[in-house]
Amino acid sequence: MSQWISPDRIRARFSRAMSAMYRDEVPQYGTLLELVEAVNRETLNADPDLARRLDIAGESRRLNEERHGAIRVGTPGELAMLRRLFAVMGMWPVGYYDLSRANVPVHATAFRPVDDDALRANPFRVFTSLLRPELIASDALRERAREILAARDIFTPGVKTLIQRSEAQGGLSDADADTFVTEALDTFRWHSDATVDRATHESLSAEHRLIADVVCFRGPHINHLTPRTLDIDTVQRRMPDYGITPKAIIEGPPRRRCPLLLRQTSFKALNEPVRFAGDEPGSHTARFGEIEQRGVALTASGRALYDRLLANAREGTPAEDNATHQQRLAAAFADFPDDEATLRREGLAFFHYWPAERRAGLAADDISAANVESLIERGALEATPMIYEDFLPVSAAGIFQSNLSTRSESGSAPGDDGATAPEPAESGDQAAFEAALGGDVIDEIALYARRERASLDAALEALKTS
Ligand code: OOG
Ligand code: NI
Repeated sequence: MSQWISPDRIRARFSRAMSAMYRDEVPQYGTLLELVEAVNRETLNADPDLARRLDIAGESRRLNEERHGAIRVGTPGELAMLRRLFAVMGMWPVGYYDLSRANVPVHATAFRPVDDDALRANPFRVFTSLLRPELIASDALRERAREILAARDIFTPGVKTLIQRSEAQGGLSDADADTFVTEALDTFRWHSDATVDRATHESLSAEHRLIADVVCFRGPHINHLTPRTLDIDTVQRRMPDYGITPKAIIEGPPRRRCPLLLRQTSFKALNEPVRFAGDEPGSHTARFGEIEQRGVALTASGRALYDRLLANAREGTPAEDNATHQQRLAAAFADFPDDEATLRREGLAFFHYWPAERRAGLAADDISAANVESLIERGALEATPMIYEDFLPVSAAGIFQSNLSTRSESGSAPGDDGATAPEPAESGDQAAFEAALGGDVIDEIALYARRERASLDAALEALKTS
């Protein structure tokens, strides 16, 4: 046995510590957690088969701990150090997200666990954006932003020492892991004292509110933490009963019998008091709340179909209210199969295969990858949807936009989902992102395909040896 504690355990500790910190900092987040837990419990009670299948897939246990967060950093050096910090916790950069197409001057990846066991242990993910200063129009502001960012260090000396130690010795002791969690958490903490004066914050804000958020503070405060619900429509409907105003529209695919990918909704960013340099009082709007419902991961062809149907549904004037938006989506997605067998047979979605109980009468020859469908029909194999562990750029753009609106009164309905500028301003630059990161991002589709294949091989092997 290794003398070092497993990265999965460090990640679980970190995710819990982050959740406790955010609950303290943003009380509405705690309220949202209560609502999500109540709805999850009701959903599972009302649907025993769903509960059984979540048990098989090892998801019941992870459900109430499952969170994703988001941060935005300013320099390649910060991103590269974050890659090393997340690696200590078994989190790897998966996927490349180009937000410039939605006129948000960042690109991003998601740091997350990648193996079945690690995902089951704790699937904590952090959507991590890097500012693209080259998209700042004004030369003077771009230079000013670079200067300010160059002067800060978002990591404590303690965390840097422990990252190095972990890399050098191949892990951390239990005690070091605890210190690591405390020190790492510091990077994600909210600072109400800005590093710049009010005028600088205003000029950066005027260029893009996100730029001010990235540049003006000592660290990349976590800007939301998202629990996973099994029924996002019910949570959205009940949010007002809990004193929370959701954004108008649920992002992503429509409600389905077989949930697809990811559906998300958020509540509006808080307007928070800050102190600018020179002790000037002011305010800043960045932190918000979000919930999500996760469905099956799609193959490349499933994803192409999803992107096409979503684009169809979004043509024309954006719907003002969720009901209209959902109706349009439902109509557009009529062409997307909505039963697991078809999704599987047509190669639209990824599944996890399990050996089932009924194996009687199986001949050795029957047990092969070519006979998957008949093995499922005979009850020898079970397939459960492989949960989508990643993010959606169009949804992410909608989430960014709804929190960048200039309306800052709290409680106003954030129905500004149509605010995304229509013309794609720029394009992605994955090579530059990976150069900043100091390594490549993992291709998420290849990862799902590999996990599906491995689960099938293992299930067939188990049937053969039983
Ligand atoms: C990240 C927005 C993206 C999601 O769930 O799609 C995101 C941000 O606002 O920094 O978290
Ligand atoms: Ni999010």
